[in-house]
Amino acid sequence: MDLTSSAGADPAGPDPLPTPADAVLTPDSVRAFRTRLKQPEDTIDPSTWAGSVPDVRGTAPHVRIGHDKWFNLMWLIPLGFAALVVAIAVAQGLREIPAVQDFMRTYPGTVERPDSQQLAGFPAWVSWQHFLNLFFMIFIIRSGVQILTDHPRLYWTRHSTPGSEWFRFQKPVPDDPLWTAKQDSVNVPGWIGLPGLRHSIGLARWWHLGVDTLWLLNGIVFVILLFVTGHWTRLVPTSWDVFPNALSVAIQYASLNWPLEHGWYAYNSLQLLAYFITVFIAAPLALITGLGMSPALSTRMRWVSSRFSIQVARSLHFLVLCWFLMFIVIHVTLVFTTGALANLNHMYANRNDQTWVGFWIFAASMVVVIVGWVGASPLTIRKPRLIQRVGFALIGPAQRLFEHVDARPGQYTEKDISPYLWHNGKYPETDEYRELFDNDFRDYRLHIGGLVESPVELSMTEVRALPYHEQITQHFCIQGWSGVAKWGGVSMTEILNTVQPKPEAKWAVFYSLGDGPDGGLYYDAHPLEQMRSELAMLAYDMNGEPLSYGHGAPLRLRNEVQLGFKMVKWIRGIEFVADFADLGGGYGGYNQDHEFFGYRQSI
Ligand SMILES: Nc1nc2c(c(=O)[nH]1)N[C@H]1C(S)=C(S)[C@@H](COP(=O)(O)O)O[C@H]1N2
Ligand SMILES: [Mo]
Repeated sequence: MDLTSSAGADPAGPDPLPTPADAVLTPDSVRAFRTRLKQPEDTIDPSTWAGSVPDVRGTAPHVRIGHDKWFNLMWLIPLGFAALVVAIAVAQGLREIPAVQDFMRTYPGTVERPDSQQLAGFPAWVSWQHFLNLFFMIFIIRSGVQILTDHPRLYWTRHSTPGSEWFRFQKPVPDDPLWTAKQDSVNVPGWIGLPGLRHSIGLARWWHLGVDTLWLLNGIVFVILLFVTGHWTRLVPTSWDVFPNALSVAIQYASLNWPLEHGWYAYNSLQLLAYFITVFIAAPLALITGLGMSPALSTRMRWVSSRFSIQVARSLHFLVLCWFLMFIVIHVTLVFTTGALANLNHMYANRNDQTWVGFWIFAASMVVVIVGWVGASPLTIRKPRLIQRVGFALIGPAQRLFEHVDARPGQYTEKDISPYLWHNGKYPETDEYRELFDNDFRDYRLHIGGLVESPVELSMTEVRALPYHEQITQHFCIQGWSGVAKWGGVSMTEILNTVQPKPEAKWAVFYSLGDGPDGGLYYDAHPLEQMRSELAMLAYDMNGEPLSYGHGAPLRLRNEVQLGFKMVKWIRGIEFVADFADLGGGYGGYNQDHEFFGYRQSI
């Protein structure tokens, strides 16, 4: 058989289908699938991780220029160095010009405010929040880089069409019609990435989202205290003079004849602008663009997401990272080159002198940083369940808050349909599947049971006889790609009406005909309240054609407030349960059991 072509029988086919052998239908018949789930492990062996995925490294980062020219960003190192040399020469030349000298006398670099002297010094909360901020940022940035490596391409449209990305650190997408996003993922060394394993996005996300909540809380407290204590005037420009002064400072730095520092009571204008942008623009933008990648929020906030797609959010989120990295490098360099002892005394010891006190407090804090940095990846690999649990405790409440179901079908139109929808996951390769496929799924039966009044086994003909439902929706893969497709099939409401879940049923568990990468059936549990949404359906058509092998023939799930990994493809059965604790590993799905994802992932 050619598995790359579309599958599925003519819905109105004349063939009389054999009625199912008189199997005894009991609510428990789907329970048998449970025995085919694989128990997960609670530690990670990097050599067998994610189905023994080899540790592939990315390429140098490239930016697309024009249609298909790619610029290797490594060139920025020599180019940047050359630009620096030119800038120094130009700035030194400028400072010889009398008009420039006049300008710099008028705008020496620092705008003093009336309250500058009164607000001199740094309260202890600033020192603490500065430290916590930098400590949290380490884990956020490292896990963020890890997440990026899981789909090493950035786009400006929601379509994620290969070749249309503006940035990549991976080769062009190969000419393989079944190439998956997982095959496309790369890795970075464990001291950069967190946890530094290829396709470890589940764990990286717990770090990223979990520490993010702490970072945000720290930031909110910081901003509140800034305004309560009046210290905000140190970080917010209050006069347009900040711009000419910043230019003056830039010339002074570039000419290597640096400005006098008055950091104890006032920052120079360039510094002020950099801090202002970081605290009041970059940090909120990081949050907004982060949330912009969430399926639950995007389907709720249609007016925003129709203009700024998840890919715009992801690209901007990356550019915010670039800002932070640039800021950190320049900030740290200047702290150490513009009077290190005095600067460290300001921030770490609240004193304005040249003693070593601040340095030693800083050094002690760096021990904590180094321990955290060195320990984070090994801890994650040894205790992944701990990371999963703590991460869920930190971000879980927000995730549940965002997953309210109010999305209406037909959110996108035919013209929004993506020309290319990435494939993902592990394809079913069993003889069982092959025979079903070769026979156009005539022998296929969808088993539905568990906590229901009327368990059923449905042939594809019977599934197709149920009222037809169609929706054009956007798919969000946890790895970062997205795409819009039209899905045709049967609404889950129809299925619920047919089988009538009992009141105790709280979850619908979908079992696949395919195995997951570590063996055992792929499965996933969905909250029943989401299965009642208008946008929950079993699809057998995609973009007006029978669902293909790659996209999940004969049936796949759509639940538009969740990420792609929860949309089980090649469905064999559905079991309604009160609780998923005794299914598989008990974490609510294959990726939750084996790759430490979360069972509700609406962000
Ligand atoms: N049975 C099964 N279903 C699966 C997977 C899988 O590995 N096995 N992968 C999931 C993931 S991670 C994604 S993003 C979507 C991809 O669907 P697509 O290939 O149709 O785009 O399928 C999901 N369903
Ligand atoms: Mo995915």
